[in-house]
Amino acid sequence: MSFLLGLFGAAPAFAQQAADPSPSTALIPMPAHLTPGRGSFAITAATSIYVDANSQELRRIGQVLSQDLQASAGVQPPVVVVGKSRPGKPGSGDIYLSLRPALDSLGAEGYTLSVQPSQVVLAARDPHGVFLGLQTIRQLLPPQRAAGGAVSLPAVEVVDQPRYAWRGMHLDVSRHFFPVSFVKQYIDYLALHKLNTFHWHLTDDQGWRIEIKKYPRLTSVGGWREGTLIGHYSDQPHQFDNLRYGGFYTQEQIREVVRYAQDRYITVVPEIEMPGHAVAALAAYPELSCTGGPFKVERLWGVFDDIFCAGNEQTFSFLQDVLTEVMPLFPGRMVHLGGDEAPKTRWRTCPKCQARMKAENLKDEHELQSYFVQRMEKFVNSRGKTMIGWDEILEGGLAPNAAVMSWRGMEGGTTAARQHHQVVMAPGSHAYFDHAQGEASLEPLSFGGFLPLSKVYAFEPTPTELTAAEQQYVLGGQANLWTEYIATEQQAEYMLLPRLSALAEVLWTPTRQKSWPSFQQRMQQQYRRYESWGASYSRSAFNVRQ
Ligand code: TNX
Repeated sequence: MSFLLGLFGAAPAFAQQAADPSPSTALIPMPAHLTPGRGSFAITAATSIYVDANSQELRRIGQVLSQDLQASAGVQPPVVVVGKSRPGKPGSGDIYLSLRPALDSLGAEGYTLSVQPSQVVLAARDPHGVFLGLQTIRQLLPPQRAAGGAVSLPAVEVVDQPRYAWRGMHLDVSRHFFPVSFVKQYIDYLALHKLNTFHWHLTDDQGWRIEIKKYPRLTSVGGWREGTLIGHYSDQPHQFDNLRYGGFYTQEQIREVVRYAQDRYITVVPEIEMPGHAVAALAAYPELSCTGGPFKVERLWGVFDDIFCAGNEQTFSFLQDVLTEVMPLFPGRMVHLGGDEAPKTRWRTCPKCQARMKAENLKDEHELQSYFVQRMEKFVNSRGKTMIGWDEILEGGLAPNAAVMSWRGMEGGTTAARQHHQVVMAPGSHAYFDHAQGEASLEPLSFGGFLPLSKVYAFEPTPTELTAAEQQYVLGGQANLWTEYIATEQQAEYMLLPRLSALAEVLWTPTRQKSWPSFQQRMQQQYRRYESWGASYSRSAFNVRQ
């Protein structure tokens, strides 16, 4: 199949039909249980959306569905509260959204969806499950509406719930800045894929992107750089444009994004990097470094020696002040404190750091990093939050309650799970969407590395070497989109899609339902959905042997 696709550049229509006689049930991610029915449910001007009484939230979700149907079927069914008007109950031809405590065994995110020719019933224990079921209904609708044609949903019975609790996607807005409008668009893509976590990488060497009222220079100075690296070929000297580049989000904008995500049942996890990847902050407040600077916001990519000084008390009060402003903006439980790629070069020669090590009886700079992280964790815990960090936080001893995000393979996560710490798997080998996804000569410049769609699909977040009890510490997985070489919204979408669709199935679908050939077939419909969203997705999967 992939060979044929390579020849034709896109799936020929006849192949699609032969391969999948009912493309309209081509759901991604594949539900836990799906039984195709007979016939279809027609959406007509007489259709109403009934919702149970006593749930404002269900009414809101009903409105979302009504608007969807306006867009895809040209009718906008009224949202009717059960019992509140006549007829008081949903009848033939209606859609019914219902909360049912009896569905408790499916958990907060599970749902059942029954599409019959006479009626549609979407039920869940919680509104969250109803919202996820709504994403399934969206996929049952045809991606492109035939002009004037009647729109119907294929009959189907679905009983569904996710495999993992943490289904995440990350976005780096430091290396390149993306406006609120795009961040919302990105969150929409996540929601359409039934993801529930958006990891927002807000600070790094090349730009500080979140307003902190107590330290205005973080954004007035740290939010801007003089020039950006153009291309990067190892056989050529670095070249920069010399344009001032940057941007940041006000706290009001952050709240707006968080609300937007909440409406889509997506938790936003902010990341404030420490002690490394801090040059933008040090450019604004050089007294927080070991040397005193001065520094410029970085325009090169990489790992830099100048990091927050662990010997300086001011560093800790500064970071606590920053987190005091950041944490209330994000209602979720987790705060990401980075922890990756912090060279110990400066700490090794810094008298204050060495004095701290002596006073605290720390045997090396790794233990000093652990001291740093543990101190920050205590503060985060004192405010009722849990800290998560990249797997380097294992070095020198893990903070007592910290969760670990494993990026240098799965080893860090495996070790952390054995120590009974919660883990999110995001291995560079399977989950780095900054890597190229097709034949190198046909792809835009990227970070290096090769991650075709099939390899994302093969991602297995739970290490089999863990015992069943240890496996429980694996919350789930996520993919990361680092943006060193991603300067535009269009390219960010290109790197995200279609790999996000494979990730969604990895994180949602039970292993027994996973099938690469079936996924490839269902993707034919998914590509049409991308088109209906106006997304600039990659067609590289057709150009590379999967
Ligand atoms: C490593 S992954 C980094 C990032 C880079 C990325 C490029 C991680 C925790 N740190 O700073 O952007 O590689 O792939």
